[in-house]
Amino acid sequence: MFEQYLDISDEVKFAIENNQPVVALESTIISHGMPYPKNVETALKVEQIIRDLGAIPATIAILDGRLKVGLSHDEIEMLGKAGDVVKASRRDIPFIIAKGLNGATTVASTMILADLAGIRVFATGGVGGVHRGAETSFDISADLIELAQTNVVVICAGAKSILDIGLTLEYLETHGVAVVGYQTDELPAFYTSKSGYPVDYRVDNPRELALAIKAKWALNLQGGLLVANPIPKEFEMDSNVIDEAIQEAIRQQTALGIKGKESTPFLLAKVKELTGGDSLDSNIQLVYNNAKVGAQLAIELSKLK
Ligand code: PSU
Ligand code: MN
Repeated sequence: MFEQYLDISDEVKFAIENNQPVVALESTIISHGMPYPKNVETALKVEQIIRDLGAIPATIAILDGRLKVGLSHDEIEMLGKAGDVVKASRRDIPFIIAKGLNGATTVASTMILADLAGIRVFATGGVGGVHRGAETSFDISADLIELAQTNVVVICAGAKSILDIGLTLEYLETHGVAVVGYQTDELPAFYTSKSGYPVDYRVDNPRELALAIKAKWALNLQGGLLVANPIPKEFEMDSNVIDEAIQEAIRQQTALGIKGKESTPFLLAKVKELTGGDSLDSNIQLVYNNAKVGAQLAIELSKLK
């Protein structure tokens, strides 16, 4: 009886019921991932990119304890401005409902809400993963477990090296999650198109990807896929600059003893601070690029239905 907690916008509901392509979008990237007002501008532009390609965007969050699929522009603006939005992953959802709070959904919780609504494609910037030093901190994002069990495809720009990329890939392999390179053989590293790690499979067009997804779910192989779409060349950062910033951010995190759910937002904000505005500009561009692939994939999937 999850319906009692869920509000789907009229536009998104109509699209889902009529097998029109829909792309889910998360809200932690708005509230915790980028500063105001760039966060709101980006979120609105991402929606527009998806519309221009012929799909329907569904930005997802929890507002006043209601699970929302398909936010209005005013709601996006509110989330981007408000200082008191809770970063909401899987474990947080029931309590944000019970307390009537506002929650920004992470990759994990956006997948959960998209799945409840019947949306199968979700585009974002970066996903959580196995953090560096996880062998002692145990800091492994709930996003990875979600990918293993919830039937939503996540399009990202690869793994940031605030994470241990090698361990993140091992973890996904163990949990049966394929990492797919979109027009690339190498896993991109978010701000740059190269990480040094190969992907499990390369696909070169949305149709190939849609066929694999259709087969996966037809075979009842539960869980999502992680599609890694490289940042466009012209927006890539210098890998030395970004690596140094990440190392410094991790040093400061360790010195301050920052742990748990604060860890990723702290590292993201620090890297941004240490690289000036450059990393933010790259971040915005790679999200646009992922929205594009998300829309194309959603369109292919709706044709195969
Ligand atoms: N990585 C990014 N940008 C982000 C996030 C991660 O490059 O905005 C956000 C996403 O919402 C992701 C969450 O789901 O952080 C992961 O947090 P944690 O590591 O605490 O699970
Ligand atoms: Mn964590």
